[in-house]
Amino acid sequence: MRLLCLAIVTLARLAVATPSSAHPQPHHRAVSNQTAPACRAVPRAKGWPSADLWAALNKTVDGRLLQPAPPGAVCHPSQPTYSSAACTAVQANWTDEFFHSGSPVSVEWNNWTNDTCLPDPALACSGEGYPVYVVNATTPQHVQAAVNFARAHNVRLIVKNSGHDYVGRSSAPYALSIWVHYMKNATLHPTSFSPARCTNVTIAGASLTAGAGMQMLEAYALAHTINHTVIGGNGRTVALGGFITGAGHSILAPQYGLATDSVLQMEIVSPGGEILTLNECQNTDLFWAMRGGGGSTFGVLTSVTMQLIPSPQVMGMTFWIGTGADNTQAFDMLAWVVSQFPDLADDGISGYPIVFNTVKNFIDGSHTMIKGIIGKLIVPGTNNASLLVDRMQGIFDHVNATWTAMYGHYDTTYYPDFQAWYAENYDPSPTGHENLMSSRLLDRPALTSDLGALKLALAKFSAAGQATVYIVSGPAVHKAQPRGGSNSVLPVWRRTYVHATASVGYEVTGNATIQAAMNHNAKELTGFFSAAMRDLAPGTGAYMNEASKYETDWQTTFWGDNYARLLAIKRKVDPTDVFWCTPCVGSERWAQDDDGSLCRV
Ligand SMILES: Cc1cc2nc3c(=O)[nH]c(=O)nc-3n(C[C@H](O)[C@H](O)[C@H](O)COP(=O)(O)OP(=O)(O)OC[C@H]3O[C@@H](n4cnc5c(N)ncnc54)[C@H](O)[C@@H]3O)c2cc1C
Ligand SMILES: *[C@@H]1O[C@H](CO)[C@@H](O)[C@H](O)[C@H]1NC(C)=O
Ligand SMILES: *[C@@H]1O[C@H](CO)[C@@H](O)[C@H](O)[C@H]1NC(C)=O
Ligand SMILES: *[C@@H]1O[C@H](CO)[C@@H](O)[C@H](O)[C@H]1NC(C)=O
Ligand SMILES: *[C@@H]1O[C@H](CO)[C@@H](O)[C@H](O)[C@H]1NC(C)=O
Ligand SMILES: *[C@@H]1O[C@H](CO)[C@@H](O)[C@H](O)[C@H]1NC(C)=O
Ligand SMILES: *[C@@H]1O[C@H](CO)[C@@H](O)[C@H](O)[C@H]1NC(C)=O
Ligand SMILES: *[C@@H]1O[C@H](CO)[C@@H](O)[C@H](O)[C@H]1NC(C)=O
Ligand SMILES: *[C@@H]1O[C@H](CO)[C@@H](O)[C@H](O)[C@H]1NC(C)=O
Ligand SMILES: *[C@@H]1O[C@H](CO)[C@@H](O)[C@H](O)[C@H]1NC(C)=O
Ligand SMILES: *[C@@H]1O[C@H](CO)[C@@H](O)[C@H](O)[C@H]1NC(C)=O
Ligand SMILES: *[C@@H]1O[C@H](CO)[C@@H](O)[C@H](O)[C@H]1NC(C)=O
Ligand SMILES: CC(=O)N[C@H]1CO[C@H](CO)[C@@H](O)[C@@H]1O
Repeated sequence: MRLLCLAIVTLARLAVATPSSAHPQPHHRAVSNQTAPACRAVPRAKGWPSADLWAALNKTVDGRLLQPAPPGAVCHPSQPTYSSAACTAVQANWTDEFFHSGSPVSVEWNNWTNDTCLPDPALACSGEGYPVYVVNATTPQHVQAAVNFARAHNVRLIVKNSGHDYVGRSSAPYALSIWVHYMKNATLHPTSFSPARCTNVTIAGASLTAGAGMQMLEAYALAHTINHTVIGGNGRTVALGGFITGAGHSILAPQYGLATDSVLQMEIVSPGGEILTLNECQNTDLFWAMRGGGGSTFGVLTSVTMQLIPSPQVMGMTFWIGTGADNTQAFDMLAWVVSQFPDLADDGISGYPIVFNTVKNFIDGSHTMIKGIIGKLIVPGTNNASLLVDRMQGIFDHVNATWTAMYGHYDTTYYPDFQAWYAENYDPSPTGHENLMSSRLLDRPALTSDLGALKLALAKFSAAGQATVYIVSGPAVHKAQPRGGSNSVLPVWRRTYVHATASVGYEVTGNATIQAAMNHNAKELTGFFSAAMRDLAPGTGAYMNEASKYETDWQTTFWGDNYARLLAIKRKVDPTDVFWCTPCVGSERWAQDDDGSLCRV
């Protein structure tokens, strides 16, 4: 979600290969229940399914079982797939989101494969951070076969869609992965929709039933064919699976609700291997849990039906306010500007502002350093610029009247529909580097009651160079009426105005000692960011899809008072933890060891 990628923990890259670690031996831990293995199976050890069993699975999934080499292996002469031409292409594509989403195993942020095979011959390649087998699923039956196989044979199971995940849930060692990327077929319902076995219910308006692998740009384009839009995210390749199960914020959310609030029905494969339809009339607990409880926890989403909205015309604005980095009033100004966001949202304005803290002047490209804020705002449903202009001019006037040497500019542009806005303003962030995130949801008290505290928090939170202060929640999220009465998103969303995120990007070296120190520093810095925002808004929480994997008290931070019910549902539908990821509901009974194996704690 970042406009710039700032490598802030930079050390010289060293051309030293690390030896690949030996395969772990099976664990023989004392467990009270002798029939339940202490760890998931690992390849080439006792308990790993035989080649015949894998071949049988392959037959069940119509020959769609893959054993992919890590994509970076083409750059390593020691690897069977080595090819210098292919290496050049992979290197050229490594920062491209389409490359990673189109790979059966690659993910966007290197750290989640433990850097075990980057496309750099100077680094080691073992591929041990990647799953062993992948089912390239296109039907619920393929998914079902994979779930049943993993459950029956004690194999670690993961789900990969686009591989965007910021908390590393879509890659794992020694795993069978269900790759749902090609589950994209879709049906538009232009006038109304009746949830299955809900004959008393007809939901008016257009909706879209789409496979869970459908990506944002595809969903927007399809809805646009009937002059509608999904309530979608800003990235192009983010897929419905992780987005919808995690909540799904949108620049349209303040006016229309969260993406998951728009869900009318889901189809899943449960941990028990059943293909289930979830809606307000059947499987209501799972319907509630799958709308906010997180990916790869309660089952595999195979398709989802979302209410569409008539594509609104959009009045858009870009703005920036900046000042010299040495201006001691910079964060007074920034805190005040951000404190205006709840009022903006209540008036129908939403957007993607980003705070900059001591960066090279991106406005005139000079080498001076500045602090400031830059962003895109919209008002959907109008061709009248006056609301945006009046509000921004009021902000500019106050800023100039209150502090010295503040510069600014804004422009408005009219778009006849949301698709026209998105085509120019989607998130183009590059990928393919080490990246950790921190998130906090900010309500009106956090944003307005103590500007001194807000100033301090923003200054710390943006210390890596930038922080988002996205206005992606507001009135329609606050009074949303999800089907069935409620869903399981963190309740704090219902009073949030701003989603704040900070990212820590860093380098990969070939030196294990240095890398361990950099991993450690990155974790520490992420923890510092999270703590700064927790101090500002101790009673709120974080958006699990764009947060730190190492968030403290993650159950409450990501799910609040919904956690107890989510946990009860998880225990009921998945008593043996067929689905496991962290930080995910019910993951407390297992941990990944340093050698990558997954064992009971
Ligand atoms: C450039 C960029 C822009 C973004 N913009 C937004 C935004 O505007 N709004 C927003 O809310 N978020 C945004 N995100 C965050 C995004 O919502 C998360 O990264 C999300 O987890 C991606 O889901 P995915 O399925 O595409 O990715 P994956 O990494 O493939 O999956 C993410 C998680 O969901 C699980 N999962 C995926 N598919 C399924 C399925 N079918 N059934 C069960 N579990 C599944 C995976 O196992 C994993 O746990 C953005 C991320 C990036 C990188
Ligand atoms: C032991 O584990 C097995 C498989 O996970 C389960 O079916 C069984 O109920 C467990 N027994 C006890 C006593 O916990
Ligand atoms: C699965 O079967 C197909 C078709 O027979 C074959 O091409 C593929 O290599 C098999 N996959 C594995 C992992 O053996
Ligand atoms: C890799 O990048 C090239 C251009 O640099 C592009 O033509 C090609 O399609 C990309 N391949 C993949 C798999 O993304
Ligand atoms: C996965 O399946 C899709 C759809 O059938 C196919 O187009 C694609 O080539 C497959 N990918 C791999 C790596 O086998
Ligand atoms: C996808 O295609 C399959 C097979 O043709 C069909 O059974 C299913 O209903 C389709 N799903 C959607 C969402 O259209
Ligand atoms: C429709 O009927 C189902 C059971 O048949 C019930 O659970 C549900 O609440 C009803 N919905 C409405 C809107 O009346
Ligand atoms: C699309 O809908 C908007 C209103 O929601 C309307 O203004 C516009 O004319 C429509 N466009 C087309 C091509 O029908
Ligand atoms: C735009 O909105 C403003 C204030 O809401 C109003 O005064 C003005 O008349 C509107 N302009 C047009 C062209 O409708
Ligand atoms: C402040 O006033 C100056 C001079 O009129 C102008 O150039 C600048 O853009 C203004 N800044 C803001 C934030 O309004
Ligand atoms: C790794 O870096 C450390 C610290 O700079 C250095 O002492 C050590 O010799 C390096 N290790 C290797 C194998 O080069
Ligand atoms: C990650 O890689 C490091 C260095 O190769 C290794 O020591 C560590 O065990 C790996 N971690 C996991 C979880 O596989
Ligand atoms: C900084 C960070 O989170 N590093 C992690 C990268 O992934 C490996 C393997 O999961 C972890 O061991 C590191 O802690």
